[in-house]
Amino acid sequence: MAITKIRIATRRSKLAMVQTLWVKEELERNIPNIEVNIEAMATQGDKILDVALAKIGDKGLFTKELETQMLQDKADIAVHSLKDLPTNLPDGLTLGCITKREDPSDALVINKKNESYKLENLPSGSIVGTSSLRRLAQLKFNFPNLIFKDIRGNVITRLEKLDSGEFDCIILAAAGLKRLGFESRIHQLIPSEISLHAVGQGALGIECKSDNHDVLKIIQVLTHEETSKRCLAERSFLRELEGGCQVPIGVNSGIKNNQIFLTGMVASIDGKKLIKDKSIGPSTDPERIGKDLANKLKIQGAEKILEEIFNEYR
Ligand code: DPM
Repeated sequence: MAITKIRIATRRSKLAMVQTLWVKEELERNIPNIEVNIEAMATQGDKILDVALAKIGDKGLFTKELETQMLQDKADIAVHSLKDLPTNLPDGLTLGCITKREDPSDALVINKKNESYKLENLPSGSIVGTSSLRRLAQLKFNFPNLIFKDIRGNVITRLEKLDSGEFDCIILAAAGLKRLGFESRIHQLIPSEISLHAVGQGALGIECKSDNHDVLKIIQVLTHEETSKRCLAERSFLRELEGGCQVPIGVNSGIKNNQIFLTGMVASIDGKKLIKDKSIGPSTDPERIGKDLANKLKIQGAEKILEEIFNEYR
């Protein structure tokens, strides 16, 4: 039998490599006679480490170089953290598959000296490290007594910065910590009532060329139906609000009895304004639920909040 060859483009970070190796193993486990090769590279987002993420724009910061590889036929698929993949993809490329989601929550990781505290009772003036406008806005809204400081670098670098005493605590995605084997560093899972997670958080997205039908078919073995529906609703919500990946927009979703439940919020960066609402609808039409929710928030003033942010950061 002929050998099927798949070339994967990925970022070089430890987390990206763990995720890509998982995809490789799953493909090898499910598809007979497959040969999977990985090409790892740095993206713009990996290179610019000294500037706050929010200030260097968002359009495909972690994905563009991988997409170029596919468009130039040097790779067949790209494996992304779904939350880093813009909602509008370049012409000729498609989101071919969404994998089973890890816990999508954010996690509080704490410096040893603060071990007796939870987010709710951290002393006033405690320094929280995050570069996510979404985390910043929601935590400021709930805990205006805390101080927030930018933190960059990959997950391991951030843990080192925390341990060195630069911060009292930092916020990271539980999914990334788990995949990297740092589950024991999760001090507290942040409840969705306090902070909604990012669109697509915890899931992987596999991108490929829209006309590559063979590859599209092969990667379906990695599709997780429930995650896909939830994430398509979340992505439709974000797309409708025209938010990039670096905006204070958060979601929470679930499926029960073939109904998708979607909660979404938009907040101002100072944490003073926060609009939140919910939509429910049949899981056969995730896109509509996302749009519906976005429109509900728009009516309540979401566009004005987002416009102010764009004016400040662009
Ligand atoms: C995006 C954000 C962050 C990443 C913004 C957000 C966090 C940035 C920061 C879109 N991508 O979440 O509001 O904290 O400075 C990223 C992580 C993962 C994928 C790391 C993390 C792992 C989790 C996953 C960076 N991208 O959020 O702790 O696969 O969902």
